[in-house]
Amino acid sequence: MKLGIIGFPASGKTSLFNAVTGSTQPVGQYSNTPGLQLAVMKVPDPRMEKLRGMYDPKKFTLASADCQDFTGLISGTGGGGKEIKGELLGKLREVDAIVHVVRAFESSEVPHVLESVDPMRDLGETDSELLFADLAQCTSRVEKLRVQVTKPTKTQDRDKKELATLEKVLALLEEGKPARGFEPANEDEAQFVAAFQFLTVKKQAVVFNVGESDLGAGGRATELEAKVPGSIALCARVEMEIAQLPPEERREFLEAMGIAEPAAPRLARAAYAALDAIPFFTVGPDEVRAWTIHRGDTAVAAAGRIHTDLAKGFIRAEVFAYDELVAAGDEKALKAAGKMRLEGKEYVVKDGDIVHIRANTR
Ligand SMILES: Nc1nc2c(ncn2[C@@H]2O[C@H](COP(=O)(O)OP(=O)(O)O)[C@@H](O)[C@H]2O)c(=O)[nH]1
Ligand SMILES: [Mg+2]
Repeated sequence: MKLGIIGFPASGKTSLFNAVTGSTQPVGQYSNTPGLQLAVMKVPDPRMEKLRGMYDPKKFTLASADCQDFTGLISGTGGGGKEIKGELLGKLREVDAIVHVVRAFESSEVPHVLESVDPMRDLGETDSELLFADLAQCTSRVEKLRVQVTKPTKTQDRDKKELATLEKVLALLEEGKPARGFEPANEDEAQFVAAFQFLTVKKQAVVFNVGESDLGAGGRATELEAKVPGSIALCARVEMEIAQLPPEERREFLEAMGIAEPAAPRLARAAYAALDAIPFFTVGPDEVRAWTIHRGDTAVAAAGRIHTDLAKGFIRAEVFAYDELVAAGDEKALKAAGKMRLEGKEYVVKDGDIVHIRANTR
C-alpha cells in the first residue's frame, strides 16, 4: 500500500509523516523546495500482538505502508512551479491513496499562505488543485488524440475509443467535478480511466491537524471528524513528539494528553477503509505476519500476495478466524473443536482470517 501525503504548506504534513513512520525529517521549513520523502509506516494491530504471544515466532512482521511526504506540490494559491510539479504529480499518480492533511490549528508563529485558518476552505482548495492537474493532463491527451485519430495508424481504433472515453471524463472535469464521478460503460472505458491514474479518482484519507487544546471529546476535533465522514483529527506536532519518545514512555504521555490511540493505527485504519483493504494473517513458529488485500479478494489472490508460486500451485487454504482462535485458546484446541476449515480458490478471505496456503510449488 502506497500513501501520498499532501496538503497546504505548513499544514503539518512532515509532522504527521514523522509521527507515523518514526522519521526525523525537519519540520517548519518554509523554503518549500518541491520534493519527496519516503519512509515505511508499520501498521500496528492489537491482534498481531496477541498472536505474537501465542506463537512466540522467530520473526514478527506487521503490515506496512509506504508513505511519501510531498513538499511543494500543493501551493494553496492555485499556482506553483510547473516543471517540478509535473514530475511530483506523476509520483502522486502512482499512490494507492492520498493522505490529505488539512490545517485546523491556530498559531501566530506558523503563517498560513491564505492568512487565516479555515479547514473546509483548504480542503476544497487542495481538491481543486488536484482537479486542475487532471484537467490539464486530460486536455493535452485529448488534443493529441484528436490529431492522432485522423491518421490511419495501427492503433486508430483503440485511439478512437480512448478519445471518446477521455472526452467524457474531460466534460466532467470542465464542470469542476472529480473524475471519480465517471461511470465506465464497459471494461475498455474502465481500463482507459485506470491507466490515466486520475488524481481525482484516488481515494483520500482526510486528516485534520488540530491544536493540542482541541483534542478533548466534543471539541474541534470531534466537530471536524463529523463534518467529513471517514476523516480523522489529530495533533500532528504532539503525535510527532510522542513518536520520538522511547517506546516505554509513550503510553504515559498519550494518557496525559488525553489521546486514546496514537496516529499510526488511526491513519492506517482510515487508509484501509478508504481503499477497502483488509488484513489477513499467517502464523507459525517461524513467523507471524500480517498481509494486506482488498475486501472481496479470494484465497488464491491472498496466496499471490505471499508469493506468486503459492498462487500458481494453489491447492487449498486452511483457514480459521482470529476470533475463533482466541475463543479456543490455542491452535490445537481450535483444531480439536473442528474449527479449521479447508477452503478452495474461490473462498473470499475475511478481515482477521488466519490463512495457511497448501500449494504445489515444484
Ligand atoms: N501549534 C501547532 N503547530 C503545529 C502543529 N502541527 C504542525 N505544527 C507546526 O507547523 C509548522 C509546519 O509543520 P510541518 O509538519 O513542517 O508542515 P508541512 O509544511 O505541511 O510539512 C511546524 O513549525 C510545526 O511545528 C500543531 O498541531 N499545532
Ligand atoms: Mg514538510
